Amino acid sequence: MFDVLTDSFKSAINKIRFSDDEKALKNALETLKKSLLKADVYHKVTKDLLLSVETDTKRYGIGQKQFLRAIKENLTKILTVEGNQGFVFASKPPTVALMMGLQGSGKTTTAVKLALYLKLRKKKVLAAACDMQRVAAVEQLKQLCAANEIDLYFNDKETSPLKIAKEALKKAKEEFYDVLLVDTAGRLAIDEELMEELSQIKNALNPHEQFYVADSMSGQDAVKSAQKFHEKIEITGVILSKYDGDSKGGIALGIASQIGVPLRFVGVGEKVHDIESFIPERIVNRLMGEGDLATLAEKTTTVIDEKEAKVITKKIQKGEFNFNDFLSQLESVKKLGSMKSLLGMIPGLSSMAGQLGDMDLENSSEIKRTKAMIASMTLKERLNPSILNNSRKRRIAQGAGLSQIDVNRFFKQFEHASKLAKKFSGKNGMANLHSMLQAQNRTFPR
Ligand SMILES: Nc1nc2c(ncn2[C@@H]2O[C@H](COP(=O)(O)OP(=O)(O)OP(=O)(O)O)[C@@H](O)[C@H]2O)c(=O)[nH]1
Ligand SMILES: [Mg+2]
Repeated sequence: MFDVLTDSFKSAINKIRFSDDEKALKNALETLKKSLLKADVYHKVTKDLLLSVETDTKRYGIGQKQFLRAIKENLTKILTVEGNQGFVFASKPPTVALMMGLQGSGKTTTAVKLALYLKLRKKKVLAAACDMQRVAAVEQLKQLCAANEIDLYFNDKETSPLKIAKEALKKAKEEFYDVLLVDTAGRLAIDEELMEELSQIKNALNPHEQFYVADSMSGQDAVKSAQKFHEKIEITGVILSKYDGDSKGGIALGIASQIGVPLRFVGVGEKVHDIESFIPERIVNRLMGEGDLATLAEKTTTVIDEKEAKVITKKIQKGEFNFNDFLSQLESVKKLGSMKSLLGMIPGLSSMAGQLGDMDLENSSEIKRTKAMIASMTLKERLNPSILNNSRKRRIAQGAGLSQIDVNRFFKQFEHASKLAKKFSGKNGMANLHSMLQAQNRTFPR
């Protein structure tokens, strides 16, 4: 998602690879300037950034490492805006958050993503359908909430968003919700009627968070409209949506500093789990192609339940890991988001993420086939993989619309994976893993 910027940083840094004089630095800065402007970074932001990178590099002593350090420090400085990070809860629940923005910017999707993000963190969340402008808006939210088991307040008989918002707040209070997320209508451009509707809702609900959802594909326009919303209604945070698209990445660098409101979350895909909290240092590491293990670790801990993990580990150790466990593991991996966004977080693999395109964990043909096979098994077979003889495998292949070779291959892989898992989950797990890797390195010298 940061491909364009990441590549340009790399080529700038390479300009001072072999020589470390002022001329090389000038070359590097020139390359940096061109690529920042190409990536849609606001010209004033670019100018300031270049100046401070130059000053700092000279201060540290011209060289590749120093140049890299100067870029990182100054990028972090630009992205760091005084204010909140992540989602901030009110001292007394429910915390009310208003989703605002232009039409199609991603408000509804982001509301659902946030609801799930909070649910995974054990919060009781209610969404409210307050977009009465677009005909299918309520239906869209109903479907998204139903598919993801999110509680939703809507009122098909009411047409006033203000009234619905008030009713939703009443329900959130009475039923002890931790968070109320209010989806609102968008307009093609800022108009008075929209602002009036929003400010009435704002006055009635007194929200703690007023999120402006900005489409990162819209470039500098997104910054301008955010500025207007901020003047008229006030924004407490910006959420950048569609950062996975072929956005040039520049808007992230401008929006926070230009409006003076912190970026809080980034939407990195169409799927409901594709949302990340915005932490400047981490984003900078990824911008530089250095990965972000902290975000990856955080994602895995929220998605993988600790208790369940222990139960699974025990089963693996006893050789009792079965197809049902396998299916539930697949389901949790899905919640991690797209493969591309995962790879981007691992140092050294971020460039691979770009080449990969958007491989979809949920819809990859491999996973679909695996699921089809498991679905064709009887409960007994799922719980006791060892009873799968040839005639059972034939039946499963037929049921899944696959060949018996496919089923055999899958079964072998499953057996192999269970064996490996067993080997590495015991007391000597890490030692075993280490010796296996060493053996592999001997076989495939790098
Ligand atoms: N790739 C990608 N698509 C996104 C992201 N966020 C939203 N979208 C897509 O953008 C489109 C518009 O999203 P919505 O959430 O309906 O936008 P909205 O602001 O609620 O739109 P209106 O209610 O019509 O004003 C949908 O097709 C979403 O799937 C994202 O982070 N990445
Ligand atoms: Mg919407």
